[in-house]
Amino acid sequence: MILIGQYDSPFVRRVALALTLYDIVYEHRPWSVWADAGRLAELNPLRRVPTLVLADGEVLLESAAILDHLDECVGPGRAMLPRAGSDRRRALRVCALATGLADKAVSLFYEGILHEAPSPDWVERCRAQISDVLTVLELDRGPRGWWLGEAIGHADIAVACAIRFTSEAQFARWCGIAPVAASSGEGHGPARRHRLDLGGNRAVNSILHIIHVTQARCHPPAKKYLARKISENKSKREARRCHKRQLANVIIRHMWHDAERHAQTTTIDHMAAA
Ligand SMILES: N[C@@H](CCC(=O)N[C@@H](CS)C(=O)NCC(=O)O)C(=O)O
Repeated sequence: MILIGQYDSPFVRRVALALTLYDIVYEHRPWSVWADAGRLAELNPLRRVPTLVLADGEVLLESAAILDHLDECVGPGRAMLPRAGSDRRRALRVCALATGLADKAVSLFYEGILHEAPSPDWVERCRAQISDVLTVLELDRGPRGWWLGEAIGHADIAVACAIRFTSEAQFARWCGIAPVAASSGEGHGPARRHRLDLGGNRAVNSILHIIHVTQARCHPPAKKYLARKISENKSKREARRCHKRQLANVIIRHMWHDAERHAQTTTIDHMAAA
């Protein structure tokens, strides 16, 4: 089984997590929907990811259809969706809200990087949709634990992937390291290229640049990462952009972790004072 698409896509990530939790062995091809649009189109005319190629060559499209197949593979006993009734309806509703949120976040991201002047109406609409969905999800979720029942389910994964993408993409734009389209090559033509985003917070961007330069010189995992990007046909500048994006993801995850630890400490302090 081959999963096509990069893990920074909330939809690809969702499928990858389900494959992992179901202990299904798969190969991963981190193709870009832009740079690899040509070979992606040969499998999926929509040129979208996730795309899943089964062992017999059959190609599955759309994360929901892919997950439906994976659930069928592991059987109802292991499927991460309640079998029937109101729990199933609730889980599907949460998944619909989360994937809808992810759709809007992806759309907002593209709006920002593809147009010199993003449409304020569209941006405002997407932001309102994202914000309202987050409010509804916050009200729906229980105080702790999994969304439904005793174990992780598709609802938990869908929400986690959507929120992760939304925050990381926003942080990347803020740091000025989101990709910005630099050529219009598509389909079977030349690969689309991206240039560095010249907007965003230049001070933060320059810190990321210094980290990149230092790691590219003497940090083996970074050297390996950059070599892989070059082997994937990326130019040196594109590889640098990808690395800076990866660094931003590391930083924001540390910030989340610190915020969570701080929240826990504050709760414990409050309890101790009570
Ligand atoms: N509804 C689709 C959405 C997938 C999707 O939007 N994928 C994005 C990457 S995050 C993509 O392929 N974008 C390229 C495009 O739509 O042209 C699914 O659930 O699989």
